Amino acid sequence: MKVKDFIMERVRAKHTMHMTLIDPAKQSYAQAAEIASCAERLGTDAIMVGGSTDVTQENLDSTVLAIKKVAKVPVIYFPSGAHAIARFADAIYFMTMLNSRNRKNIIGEQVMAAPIIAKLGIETISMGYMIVEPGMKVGEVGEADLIKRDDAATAVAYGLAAQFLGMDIIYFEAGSGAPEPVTAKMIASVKSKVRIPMIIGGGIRTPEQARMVRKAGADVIVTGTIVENGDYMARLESLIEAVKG
Ligand code: 1GP
Repeated sequence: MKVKDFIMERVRAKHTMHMTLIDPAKQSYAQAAEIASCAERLGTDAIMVGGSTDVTQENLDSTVLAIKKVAKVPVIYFPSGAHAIARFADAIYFMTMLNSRNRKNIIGEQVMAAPIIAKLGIETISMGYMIVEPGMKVGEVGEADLIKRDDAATAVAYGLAAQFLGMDIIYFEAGSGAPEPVTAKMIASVKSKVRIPMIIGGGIRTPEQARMVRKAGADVIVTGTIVENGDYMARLESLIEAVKG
């Protein structure tokens, strides 16, 4: 089954999904595999691999291969540019940072990557990616024209634009390590007006926050930082439980 169909099936069945983000530059390959296998045991639905800086073809390939040896859930590449393409991943988010001020993040890197992806034959899932305040590192390197935390109308407008452009999915990102997630009001407003599935990520660390994001209407909840510091098992377990309701 294609990864996109797997996601759409869950979304249609109203099962909020959890995805674990692993940055290939932040741990050894063995540790990445350990995180993925632990997350899978605890019920994560997919592993996303990516990071805003320091991703190389080498650390990306080695991380994806190490994860694929131990995990059965899909491994999805979450790219930051065309400089590295995860040829061993099950799918790649073919994404555009719709609120970047820099054309290269909207369509430039994508034009460079497309022929390589076509040649490799990797499944693509098209995604409209929007950065919300505070945006953190990805907002900075992506040169994002940040959506204000209290500006739900602009978030809805971006979501509708992505839907009308024919994208599969939208992702509202507060930035990895953000002090707080995107607000419930913003998520609920988008949910009420936009029909394509919505991913929410950035700053989700506690079961309470995960519950808030799920109840507001997220279809997929992404966490990354929570698995970055050693002893994460109990924290991840209660967070995934909250995502699943
Ligand atoms: C980053 O949204 C993800 O793209 C994960 O954010 O690291 O804050 O969980 P955190």
